[in-house]
Amino acid sequence: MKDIAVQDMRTFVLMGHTGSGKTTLADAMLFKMGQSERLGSVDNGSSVGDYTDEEKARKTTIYAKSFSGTYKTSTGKKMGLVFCDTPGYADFVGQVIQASRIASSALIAVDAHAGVQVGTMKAWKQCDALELPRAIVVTGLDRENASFETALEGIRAAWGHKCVPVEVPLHDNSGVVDVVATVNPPEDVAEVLNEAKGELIELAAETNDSLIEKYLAGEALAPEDVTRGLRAAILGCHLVPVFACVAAKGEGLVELMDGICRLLPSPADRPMKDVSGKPVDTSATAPFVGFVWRTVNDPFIGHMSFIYVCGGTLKADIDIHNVNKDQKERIVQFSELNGKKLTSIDEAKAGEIVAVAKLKATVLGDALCQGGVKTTFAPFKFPNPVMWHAVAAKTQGDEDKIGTALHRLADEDPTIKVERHADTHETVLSGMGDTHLAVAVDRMKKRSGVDVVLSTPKVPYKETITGRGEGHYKHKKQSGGRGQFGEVYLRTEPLREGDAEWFEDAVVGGAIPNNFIPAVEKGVVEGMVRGCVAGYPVINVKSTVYDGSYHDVDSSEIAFKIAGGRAFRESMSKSKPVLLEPIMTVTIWVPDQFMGDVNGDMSHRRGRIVGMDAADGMQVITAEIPHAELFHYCAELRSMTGGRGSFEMAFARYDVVPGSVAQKVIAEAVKVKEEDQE
Ligand SMILES: Nc1nc2c(ncn2[C@@H]2O[C@H](COP(=O)(O)OP(=O)(O)OP(=O)(O)O)[C@@H](O)[C@H]2O)c(=O)[nH]1
Ligand SMILES: [Mg+2]
Repeated sequence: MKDIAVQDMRTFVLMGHTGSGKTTLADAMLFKMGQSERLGSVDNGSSVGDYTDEEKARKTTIYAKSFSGTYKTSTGKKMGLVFCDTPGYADFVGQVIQASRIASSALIAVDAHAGVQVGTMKAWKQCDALELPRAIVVTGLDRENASFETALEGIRAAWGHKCVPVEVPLHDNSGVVDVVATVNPPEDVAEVLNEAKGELIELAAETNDSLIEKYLAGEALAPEDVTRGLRAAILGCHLVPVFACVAAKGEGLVELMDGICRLLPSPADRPMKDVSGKPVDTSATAPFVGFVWRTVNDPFIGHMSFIYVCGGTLKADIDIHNVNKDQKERIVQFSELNGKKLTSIDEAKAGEIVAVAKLKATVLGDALCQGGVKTTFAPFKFPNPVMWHAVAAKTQGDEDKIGTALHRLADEDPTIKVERHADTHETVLSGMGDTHLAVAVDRMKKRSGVDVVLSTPKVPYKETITGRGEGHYKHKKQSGGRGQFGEVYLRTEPLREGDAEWFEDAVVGGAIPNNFIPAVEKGVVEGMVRGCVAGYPVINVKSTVYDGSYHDVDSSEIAFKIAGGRAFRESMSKSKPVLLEPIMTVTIWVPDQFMGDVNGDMSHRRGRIVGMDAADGMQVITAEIPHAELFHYCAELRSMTGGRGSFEMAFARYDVVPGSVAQKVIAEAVKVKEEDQE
């Protein structure tokens, strides 16, 4: 946007609960800005924003997308608007984390009928974490029984009196009136409007010593002073202006867009900070600094890096430096984005987002700089997965294809993880919920053309011992020619914490010659891979080989390896072996009324509550729960709480599987072994 100064740019992110009207608003703004010829609609699949097949099919946003264009305000000022639409559905939180990182402010949509919802609270929390200035837009005012006043009450109950309307809708939905500028408000909104006006002027005055003096002296503040004060209050997160808009009908739309231009910060007011907290110089003449906030492999637009220009000016046909990778990249050309529409441009300044194709080494979170600048940014932090599927190819021979396709998915979506579990021989796909994984699997099938089978992953059990024991094995074979001979006496005991020496040679007098000790060790390693309880790998066991015997002619490495393995197995089985399972620390957020159900459910999951707290109007339960009981928790918690509960988890430790559960696991292992032998 060549002719627009950085101060006249507004880069913001649309956030809020699913269905609160973000994409509808994005479409309406794009139409108003002349970026679309017709008003797009989520409902009939013509949305500029929700353009992918998976979004059209589900009528919901799945991927964060950026839009840009110019907008002429009612006072005739030309501004540059860049905004990202994000998904409200909890499964796609990763996209919100990415898009909110680069925004100078957030616009949070609240549906008037539904009020403040879980997704609204989450959006707010995310803004808090980033200290992101924000505004609220109340949507859906034309819905039956919707009331601006009720919505406002809910908003203020959640976040207090820093949320103040700057536009108030008329009760007949014929439009909105400006709070500060309106002198004689229509009667039906006079009360709300007058109260808000007083609050806004006071908040504006508080941002500046000379204004507060004037205000206290009862002098009227000049309109420019009020606007300047409001902008400062918003930038400092002391004020959250509340707008009202029925986007599809255009009611309040111009006022909202004017308000964004007039009140919200520009990228120069709130520059991105580098990893050390230093703000990037946003001026057009500064060296170019860009931040890769998203990468995609899109069937429409190919492999792309989306770069947010933090400062300086990006020009075409230049070499830039990827500071994170210390590598040169060449940018031949770049485009501005509006959904799937790419428009080639030759210059971009702070606040703009450009798409660049086929960068060699650049990945999400990288900094791209010019002029010897060495800026880098703090890495993104994404929540751990909460849902898992074991993925296998339906047809043998397709494994490689699936592997590649899965890795491509994980490349563009950092909340998707693909891991090959050596212990269980499974490929496990994990993500933020059932819908997230269903979308990912659909996308992968479509791209790679292979069919997959999904199943509940196997628990990566492990085995260890809780006592000491001894084992002995004499491997002796005499069948024709040369025989085989090796005898091993071995002791096992729990490996002390911090002790790295898990294998000790305590043989004296050459009972086993030194050159065969490594073979015994190999045998022990093999024994540890298989365990003795249910065939799982063994951890935290110390083995000491202390005696044995050999034969001058018949002893061999293989004989001692076999003897070492068998002696280990016998010793381990005499050392009170146990089965271990991964235990996770789980943090669960639920509204008050579901506490009983969620806590009650914990005992079925063998969970142990370790803490309870309240935050953001929710109860926060911390518990330790075996991973085996959590594979379906995401969907089950949602159904228990009408979609309002959510959780996060992290690996805590391995712990002993209780007897009754262990018996089932052992029985299952025996069954599988028998089937394998058939
Ligand atoms: N009556 C009415 N319907 C609206 C309004 N805004 C959006 N809708 C409808 O509400 C539904 C959801 O709107 P979207 O714009 O897709 O909501 P969203 O916030 O983008 O939802 P996610 O992408 O799932 O996060 C659609 O059917 C819209 O037509 C509004 O102001 N009034
Ligand atoms: Mg949407």
